Order: sequence, then structure tokens, then C-alpha cells
Amino acid sequence: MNSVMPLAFLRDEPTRAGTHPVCLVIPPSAFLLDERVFMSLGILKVAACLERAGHRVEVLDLSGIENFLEVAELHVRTTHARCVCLTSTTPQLPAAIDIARRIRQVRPDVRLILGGPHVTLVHSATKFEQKRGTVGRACAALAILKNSFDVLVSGDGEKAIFLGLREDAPQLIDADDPRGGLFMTNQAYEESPFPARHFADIDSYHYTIEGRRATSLIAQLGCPFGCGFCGGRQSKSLRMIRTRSWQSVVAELDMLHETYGYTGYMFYDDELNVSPNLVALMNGIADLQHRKGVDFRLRGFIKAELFTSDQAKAMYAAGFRWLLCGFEAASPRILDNINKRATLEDNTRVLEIARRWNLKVKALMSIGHPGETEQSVAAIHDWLLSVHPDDFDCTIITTYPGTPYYDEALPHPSDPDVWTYTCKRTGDRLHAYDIDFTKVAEYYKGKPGGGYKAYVFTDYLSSERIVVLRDWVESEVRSRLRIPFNSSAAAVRYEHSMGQGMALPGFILRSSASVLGC
Ligand code: B12
Repeated sequence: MNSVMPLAFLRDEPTRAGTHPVCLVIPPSAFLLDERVFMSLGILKVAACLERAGHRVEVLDLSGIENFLEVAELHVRTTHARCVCLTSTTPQLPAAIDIARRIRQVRPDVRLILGGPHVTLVHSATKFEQKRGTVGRACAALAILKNSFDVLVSGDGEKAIFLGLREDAPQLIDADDPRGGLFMTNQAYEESPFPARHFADIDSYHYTIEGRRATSLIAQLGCPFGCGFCGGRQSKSLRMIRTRSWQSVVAELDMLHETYGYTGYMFYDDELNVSPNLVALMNGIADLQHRKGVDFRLRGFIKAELFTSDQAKAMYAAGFRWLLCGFEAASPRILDNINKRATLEDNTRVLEIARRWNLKVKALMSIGHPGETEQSVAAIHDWLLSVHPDDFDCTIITTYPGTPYYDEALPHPSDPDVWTYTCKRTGDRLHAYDIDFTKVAEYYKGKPGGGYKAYVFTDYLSSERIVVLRDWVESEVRSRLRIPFNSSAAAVRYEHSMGQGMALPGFILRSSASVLGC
């Protein structure tokens, strides 16, 4: 195996499917309140491409599995797979690295491939570091990944997986570069298969929208904006908009309804209304329901300054009753520091338009931006009370690799454990403790009654104070607006008992072969 960046892997035809299955692994996310809410669509898309090319595929879904290391060990001891491919976000990395280590111990012959957001973002951060001439922590983070895995895939996995399976695969496959031949074009996106949801144990995933059994899908990829806290602002696969036709999205909804009976759908596009074809898509979804005589309920994200009354009307007609919007802040200066583009007036207007069309709004707010002060947090509290959203949450920023807050930060002059991001326009600063992402997995949601930890602070607020203020906004606004904490999300953890030689329960391992684990 060599370790150079690949020359463009231009051949479109995949590797010849061999007799050995390919094993795909979804690491657990123990920091989530409930790990079986939404399936990991990215790796299921990779699974679908492998299956289409004739490969036998096994998917080991370790979401919510307490003793995941034993389960992974048991499986690799019995499987004939020679390649084990993991996906990972940054907070899943500690578990992904532990799984890789355990597999190495019992099957040193297996090739370990890592793809997903963490590699993509760390790789984009290293490119940015190199461009800036400051080789440092992102390069170190990439080196750790190179030590733990045989092949790293940055960016789109649909074609790159076939290069990763080849004997002569490079150690780093760059599928995040539109010039490289592995990056998906709109046409490739249109032609690619839907995520292979049949590999997930559908019934163990549970989500409802307005009482309807619901699942998630993505209509288009990418967000072109530059918010400082958001991962992928230097990564083409996360930033460039890739679209497929509205007919393709409607076909996926039709399939999901026919095959699994869902009538609720959560759209996980970064912002649905970035697409100029939103209204056409909504009309297509409304027509589908009319033709089938069904009634869907939908939920998805919008970008505030692009939201119009026409969009709201079409969204309501298609079945939307809820919109989510990342307003983040209520202080104009903080909105500017985030590089949000939306103004406070744009944000307020979203609630006015939504209300006119009977759409409920979940306001997504965050604390811990450059220049954050007591007053800017109080502004969030006051604005929420004045616009009265139907739901909200307020999170604390973590500066993950691949976000401008991480990529553009410089070492703090006097504290070696701290990196500082300075907003170019206002000079406001955000300081972040350097986190060992191979060991620390962040909480996604603060557990009601505590559980949050902040790794950021500003010149005006300590990290401890940020936690106190965040809890204050949550509890004050919830009690004033009578919005209960989401207490339904009691963590569901699965325990897998380790009988020797026992096949894994079907909800952990799904295989395209007829015998599990063969
Ligand atoms: C849906 C979603 C969620 C859902 C469901 C997550 C899930 N189970 O999939 C929920 C709400 C639970 C969630 C939670 C969180 N999320 Co989230 N989420 C998303 C979102 C909007 C879409 C993910 C998706 O399905 N994309 C589409 C698929 C096709 O892309 P993909 O997953 O990246 O997969 C492709 C490639 O990465 C690659 N690939 C993936 N796996 C593999 C494996 C192999 C072997 C190969 C070869 C290739 C490969 O091929 C795939 C097809 O091209 C993304 C943003 C985005 N636009 O992608 C953020 C995103 C993934 N989330 C993010 C974050 C920060 C979080 C949270 C930490 C939130 C928080 N603040 O605490 C938590 C962590 C959850 C976790 N398990 O780690 C960041 C990840 C940053 C990072 N450094 O990892 C993203 C990128 C948003 C952002 N721009 O900052 N999230």
C-alpha cells in the first residue's frame, strides 16, 4: 500500500466484486440521548453502491450497543470480509479508534478503511494549514488517523470505496476534490442509488413527526455559506451544492412509503430553500400524496434570509408543519462575527411568515461565538421571548476541525492549551481549549439538569459561565414560553450477550448474504 495522494482515479467501473463480503461498521454515539433515531445515511449510500456493483455487504450497526467492542470482535472473528470500513464524525472518533484497535488485535490481516465527516474535515483542515504555511494540529490529527487505519477516504464515498478496496489503494484517497474524478457531479448524484436502508434494523429506529412514524432523507447536498462554527467551509463535498431532480426526491419518498409505510419525513438538507427548485419539489411531493391518497408530515431546515411567503405556502401544501432554522444569535454583532449573513430582522421575519402559513418553528440557537458577552446571551433570551417560537434549543459551540473557528485559529500567545480565532471585521475573539478528539466525545444535547461542558470562552465569558448562561436561557425561556424539555428521549441502550459462536442479532448485523456473518 503506498501513501501518496492518488492520481485521479478516473475509471468509473468499480472493482470486480470478489467472493469476500465487504464489512461496513457504524460506530456508536454514546453521547447522543438516543442513538436509534436517524440512520447513518452516508455509509448506507456507500453500501448501496457496493451492492449495485455486485459486492456482498455486511453492515454492523453498533449504534446504541453498550458492549460494542466485544460485538465487533465477535463479528470479525467469524466474517470472511477482508476489508472493514468504518464511518465517523468527530465525536464518534474515540469509539471508531477503539474498534479499529480491537479488530487489529484479532484480525491483523484485515484492511481498515475510514471514511465520513471526520476524515473529510481533518483533511480539508490540513489543506488549509498547508496553504497558510502553518503545518500544525490538523496535520497531527491526520497523522493519528493514518496510524490507526490503512486507508482514509476524504469526501464522497460512492466511487472512492472501490479505489479503497483495491490492493494498490493509496493511504489517503481525496474524493473531496472536484478535479479528482471521485467527486460526485449532479449527474452522478442523480444516478446514484438511494441509501441501502434495508441494512438497518428499521424498527429499532424511531422518530415521529406530528404522530406519524418518520425517517430521514436528503434532497440535496452542500451548503455554500461560511458560518464560523460549521464544519466543511473549506471542504468541497460539504460546501458545493449538488442537486438531483425533484422527480428523484419524489421517487425516494414514494419508495420509502411503499416499502416501509412511513408517512413522516425529516429532510436533512442543510437548508432546503437554498435550492431555486424548492417550490417545484414541494409541488411534486404534494402531487405524490394526491396520487397515492396519503397525507405526509414533513420537517426540515431553512435559511432565514432566503425564506419567502411562496416557499412557506408550498411547504405547507406539501405537508410541512415544522421548520427548523439556525438563527444562532440575536445580537447583530454576534451574527456578523458568525458570518451568518442573516440579520436579526431576517430572523424575526421567518417567524412572521411561518405563522401566516401555519408552520411551527424550532429556533436553533447557540452560545460561545467570538465576542460573546452577558448582554449577547441576554439578547437571545429576550428575542426568543419576543418572537415566541414553538420550540427551540440552545447549544454550546465546539470548534471541530474543518470549521473556520478551528481552521483559522492561532495559538494563544500565553496559554499553550488554547487556540484563538479572531474575527477579521470586528477583532472579537473566541478561545478554545485544544481537545484530543481521539479521546473526547462531546455531548450533543445537554441532558436536562446538567451534563454540558464548554471548551470555548471569550474575553468576557469563561467556559464555566457559558454553561451557566446556556442553562439559564434553556430553563428561563422554556418556563416562560411553556415549552417542556424533550424528556421522551430516554436513552435506549442495547446489550448484546456474548454467547460463543452465536450469530449476532439481526438488528446489529445485516448482510446481503443469506447467512449472517458468513
Ligand atoms: C443528519 C445529520 C445528523 C443527524 C443524524 C446523524 C446520522 N446518524 O447520520 C443527527 C441530528 C443525529 C446529527 C447529530 C450530530 N451532528 Co450532524 N449532521 C447531519 C447532516 C446534516 C447530514 C448527514 C448526512 O446524512 N449527509 C449526507 C451523506 C450522504 O453524507 P455523509 O454522511 O458525509 O457520507 C458521505 C461521505 O462522508 C462518505 N462516507 C461516510 N461514511 C463513509 C465510510 C466509508 C468507509 C467511506 C469510504 C466513505 C464514507 O460517503 C458518504 C456518501 O458520499 C450533516 C451535514 C451534512 N450536510 O452532511 C451533519 C454533520 C455530519 N453533523 C455534524 C455534527 C457536528 C453533529 C453533532 C456533533 C452535533 C452537535 N453539535 O453536537 C452530532 C453528532 C452525531 C454523531 N453521531 O456523531 C457535523 C460533523 C462535524 C464533524 N467534525 O464530524 C456535520 C458535518 C455538520 C456540519 N457541517 O458541521 N447529525
